[in-house]
Amino acid sequence: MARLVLWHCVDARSFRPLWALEELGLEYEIRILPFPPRVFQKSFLDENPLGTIPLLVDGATRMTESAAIPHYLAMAYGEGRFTIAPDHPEYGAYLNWLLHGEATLTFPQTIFLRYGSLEPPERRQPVVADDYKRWFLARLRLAEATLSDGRDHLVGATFTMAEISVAYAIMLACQLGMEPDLPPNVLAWFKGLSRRPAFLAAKAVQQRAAA
Ligand SMILES: N[C@@H](CCC(=O)N[C@@H](CS)C(=O)NCC(=O)O)C(=O)O
Repeated sequence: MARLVLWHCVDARSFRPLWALEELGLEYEIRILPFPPRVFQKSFLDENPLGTIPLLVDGATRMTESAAIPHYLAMAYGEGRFTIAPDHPEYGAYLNWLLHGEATLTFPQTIFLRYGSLEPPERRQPVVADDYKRWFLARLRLAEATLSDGRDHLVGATFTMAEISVAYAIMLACQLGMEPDLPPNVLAWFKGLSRRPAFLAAKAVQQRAAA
């Protein structure tokens, strides 16, 4: 049995750690759940009382934050590959992007998703959904400005786990029908990342596991 176990729902935030596992070429077991697990697989609450995914289990370590797991995997098993070290001038920027992807970008998307479509029709709030869509798009200003000076990467000279964090929010935006609203540099950057072999491998793994 693999040491690393990832509980995952197709294309949900747990895609961040799945993509990171593939980038690092690690062995892992994937356990696919129906979405949302707290409704359709209540036994998962025994594993994670929050009922949310991802859940990464690594022995006694159990992690539930999708932006933290890629960094953890790189530090614990990847000799720091795809991270930026504390003595590097862009270490602070790296950490900032790592958290920005989830805390600033994905958070408003989930309000949009919930009140725009996941709730039963009588509980939907079109005004709230629209406001949080605008909030999300406005928060892309920082990434767009960063990428607009011809940089290939948000931080550092090469691909990092921070890009997985932010790129997931762009992937979700495309799935939520926001692709036409995305700023051009962010969209082009994401399209480039989505051609990475590990991104494509993660997509294939989840499809096979779900089937
Ligand atoms: N901040 C956490 C949020 C985890 C989270 O809310 N995951 C969503 C899926 S994208 C979930 O499990 N939702 C199901 C639910 O809330 O019941 C992370 O980044 O992993």
